[in-house]
Order: sequence, then structure tokens, then C-alpha cells
Amino acid sequence: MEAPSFAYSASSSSLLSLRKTPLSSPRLSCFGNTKHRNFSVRASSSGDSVVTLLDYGAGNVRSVRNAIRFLGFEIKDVQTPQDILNASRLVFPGVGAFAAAMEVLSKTGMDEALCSYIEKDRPFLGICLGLQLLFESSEENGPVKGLGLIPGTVGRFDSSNGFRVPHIGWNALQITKDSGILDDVGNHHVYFVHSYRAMPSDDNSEWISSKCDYGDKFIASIRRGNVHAVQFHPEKSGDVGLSILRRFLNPKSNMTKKPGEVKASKLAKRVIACLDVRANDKGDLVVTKGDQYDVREHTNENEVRNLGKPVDLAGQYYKDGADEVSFLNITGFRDFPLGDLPMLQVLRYTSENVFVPLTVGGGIRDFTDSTGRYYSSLEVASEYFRSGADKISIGSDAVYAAEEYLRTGVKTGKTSLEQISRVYGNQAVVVSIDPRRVYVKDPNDVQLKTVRVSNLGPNGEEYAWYQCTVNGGREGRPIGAYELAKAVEELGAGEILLNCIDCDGQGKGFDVDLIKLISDAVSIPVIASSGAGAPAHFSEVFNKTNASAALAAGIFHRKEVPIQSVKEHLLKEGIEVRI
Ligand code: 1PR
Repeated sequence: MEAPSFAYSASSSSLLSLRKTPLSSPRLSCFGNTKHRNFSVRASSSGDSVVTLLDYGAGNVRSVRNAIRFLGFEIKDVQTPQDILNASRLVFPGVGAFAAAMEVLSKTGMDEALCSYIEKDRPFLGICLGLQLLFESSEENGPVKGLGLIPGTVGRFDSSNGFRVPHIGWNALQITKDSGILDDVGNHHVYFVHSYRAMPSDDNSEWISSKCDYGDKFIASIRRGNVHAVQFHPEKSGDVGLSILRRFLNPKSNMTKKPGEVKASKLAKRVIACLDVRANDKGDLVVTKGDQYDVREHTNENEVRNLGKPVDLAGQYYKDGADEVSFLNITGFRDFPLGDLPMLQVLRYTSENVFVPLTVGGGIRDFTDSTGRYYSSLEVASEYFRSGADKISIGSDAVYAAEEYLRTGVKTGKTSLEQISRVYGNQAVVVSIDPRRVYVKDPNDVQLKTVRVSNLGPNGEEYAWYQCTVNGGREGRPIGAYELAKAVEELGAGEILLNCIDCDGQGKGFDVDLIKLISDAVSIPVIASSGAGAPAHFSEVFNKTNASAALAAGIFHRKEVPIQSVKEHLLKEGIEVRI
């Protein structure tokens, strides 16, 4: 399968326009013998409040922009290599795939400018891929040469030892030396989302300022003089992340959180607030919540249940300690999402003030509008990413893709799942499954995977399979959740959001049978969803299944239990969470 890359377009407002072209292997390493262009390095003449941002147009750097602006700084975008050399401080939030990023950097001459800038010990902060690119090479679609400033190779996490890949979530840091911007952060969790990582060795030990434990101990951050880079996302790590960014931008500033409040030691279980969003009958976008997917009030008016305004509620849940916020555009399957500008606005406004990951789902598929204009699912997803989403969630379209894949055994490379994960990485692609329980007397009655259920069916059935649905639960499909989960993992999903229509809105607890079935079947993270009604339901799902996160809606919208109470309960039960 050919990997797309990002091609330079001088006319683009960012450095690049997105288009599929074959990759040639990047040619340059800073340790190689390519001659450096004759750039002069000088301190910026611009004021102290200006931060130079290297955005090569490959994905979502909106969150980084938002965080920098939130901290009171202005952004100057890099247009030419000389802009890098003129920066007084440079932030490089690498996104997308390693090879594609190196291709762009070398085509535009940014690679040499970056090397010169860093070698001169100018203030630099690389984020995620912005750290990995400093190494000699990466195994991602490679080997592919990197900038070569730090000895070592970037490799993929090993999922064979039971650790889920991608590594998604809030993990603890082990600070190994005076890290400047990370002082006191060792007690806290920070947000990671990646499948590749750089490993410590004798050759790069002098660079390492912190490590993280996830199956193996990988490099979480580096520091040499004024040069910093972090594998995690400070712009998505809540208050702690904002403090890290603030310290880089203004080294005299202090940590906002007091050290020692909490002891982070490993990957935390996540608690996610979910907002099902749709237009009500007056046309206003509202957060709603159904019982088994029926979101209308049982009144004469039969109106859509209105539980609040999406931006306000998302902001509230962020303040309350949600580890992520998900928006599901629940009528996206019938209303084209790019026509749904209010939803894009919701994302834009939310991402200005919410510094934890945002997922958005609903309507991600290929689409031809009434004028005959064709939009690919990749375009739809790109618009969501540009508007502030960190991850997109695909429901119905993933079901069709999995059915086709299971029927033919062929990965066409053309499904929305494959296209979006190829460009944005599988960590950015969630598949939302909406199954309904189907009881059977005997597992041999169906050719799909069944489970022995904890509670017998209406006619005393001991087994059930979980039938996938599309179009907001309206149509059952001939595929089970187990078969779907395994297929979408192969097609490029990075995470599964596992709903259950039977439990949705019931407040009686998660469907532990289903969540155990799926979280044991795949090696990507699984988010348990549907049915939370009390803090004990969260500890139950984490104790009895391998879910990485638990998502709830009604319990939070109806203000029955605050997010903090859920987390305090989990801590009391010995389950590590981010506080
Ligand atoms: O098919 O790609 O357009 O995506 C549509 C998305 O919208 C899917 O992710 C699907 O789950 C969601 N959706 C569609 N219709 C509804 C509905 O409720 N009528 N919402 C719907 C599903 C599920 C959860 C819910 C949890 C927790 N909502 O997100 O919030 O089950 O609820 P609870 O804690 O109150 O029990 P596509």
C-alpha cells in the first residue's frame, strides 16, 4: 500500500497542501555530508510575546496554537527556512507520519534550518513527532532517516507483551535530570498518543530528561541547554501541560499545580465525558441523551431532550477533570457534517479553552452533495481536525468497511478508516461500535462469536452475540461486534469506542460481558461506554475487563455524580487515575 505524503505548495496559507503523492526516501541527515545552506542565525527582532511555530500542514496543530494563545503569546508561522533561524523561540509540533514529515522538511529546506537552529542552542520545543524527528532514523514505514541530531532509532511499541498500541492516555514521567520545563511534573500524569518511541541508550543518555514506562522504558523527553522535546502532548495535558508550555515560553514562570499533590506511577485509566449533539426542532445545536438511543422526550411535543449547550458543557467537564471529551454528532449519518457548520464552530470554540483530547464523530464518510460535489471521508475528517478535533470517530462507515473486508479478505486502501489512519495515524481514528444484544440458546445457532451472559436472556438463554448497527442504531447488520472490532483493528483503527444499545441511558452499569469480549480480542485501547449510573460501575468495568477508559454521558449531564467523585472512588479502589 502506498503511503501518501504532503506536498509543498507555495500558494497554501500553511506551508503545505494535502495531496497524495508517492514518497521518495528523505535524503538528509544533519550528520550526513549534505552541505548546509548558508543561513545566518540571529535572534528575532520581534517582541518577547511572539512564538514561532513550525506547522508544515500535516495535521492538527490547532491545539498547540490554542494553548500558546491561551498563555498570552502571539504566533508567527514559519514560511521560509530563514523564519526558523530568526525565531527567538521555536515550537515544532510534529504531526503525521515520520517519513512524510521528513520529506516535507527536506523539500522545503527546513531540515537544515532546524539543525542549524538547534545546534546553536536556540530555544526549541519539539512535540511528539517533533521529538522523534531529532533522532537518526525511524522504523515507521522505514527505515527512514531523521535529522540525526540525537543518536538512536525510533521504533514501534511491542504489543506482544500485552501492552496496547497505540499508547494512548495519561502516563507518569520519571524525571532523570534537571529538565527545566518539567520540574515537579514527575508527580503528575501527562497525555501521550503514539505508536512509535525512541529508546534510551548509552549514546543518547546525556540528552534524556525523562522516561516513561509502558512495557519498556522509552524516552519521554530530552533536554540539552535550551533545546527541549517531549513525546507527550503538553497542549493536551490540562493544567500540568499548560505549565510546561508556559515555562518554555517564559522560563521564569512557576508550576501552576503544587508538587506532591498526587503520585503518578503508570498509565492511568481514563474517564471520558461524552456529548451526543444534534439540532433540536428549533434548529439549535443541543447536547442530548437518549434511552437506548431514543433522544426524544416522551411528551405530547415529543421534543429532542435538551441537556445544555455543547461548548459550555465541554468546558465544564474539562474543569471537572474529564480526561477527554467526545462529541458525537448523532444525526451526522443523515445530515452532511460539512454542511453542519455549527458543529465545526462548537469544536473551534471548545478547543480554545479545553486542553484535553477532543474526539468528534458522526457522518464521516464519502459524500456527494446536492450540487454533485464529491467530498471524500478524508476531507470530512480533515475539516474536523482543522476545527480542533484530536481524534475522529467513525460509526456506520466502519461497519460497511469491515463487512466488505471480511467478505473479500482484501484491504482496498480506499475505506475511510484506511485513508484517514494513513494520513493522520491510527491513533487519531476511533471506531464507534453500536451493538445490540441478540440472545441465543446455543452458541452453535450462529456463526458469530457469542459470550456466556452473566444475566440470562428473556427466555432463559445463556448466550448472546452482539449485533452491530448503523445509522444511530436504526438498522441491524449481519456482523457481530467481535468480528467488527478485529476487522477494524486490521484496517487501521487506533481505538474502539464500545457502546451497547441495551445499556445506553439505563444507569445500571456497563455491559461487562461485551466489554470483556472486545477488550480481550484486540490489542488497541477500548473505551467502555453505555450504562454508567454510579461510581462503582466504573471500578467494576476496570476490575473485570481490560478497558482502557470508561465513557459516560447521562450521569454527568444530569449532575448525578461529578467526575471528581468517580475519580476519587477509583483511587480508593486502587485504580490509578489522573487527578
Ligand atoms: O454512524 O459515523 O454517523 O456515527 C454516529 C455516531 O453517533 C455513533 O458514534 C453513534 O454511537 C452515535 N449515535 C447515533 N445515534 C445516537 C443516539 O443516541 N440516538 N449516540 C448516538 C450514541 C452513545 C454514547 C452515549 C453512551 C453513554 N450515544 O456516546 O453517550 O452510550 O451514555 P450513558 O452514559 O448515558 O449510558 P456515524
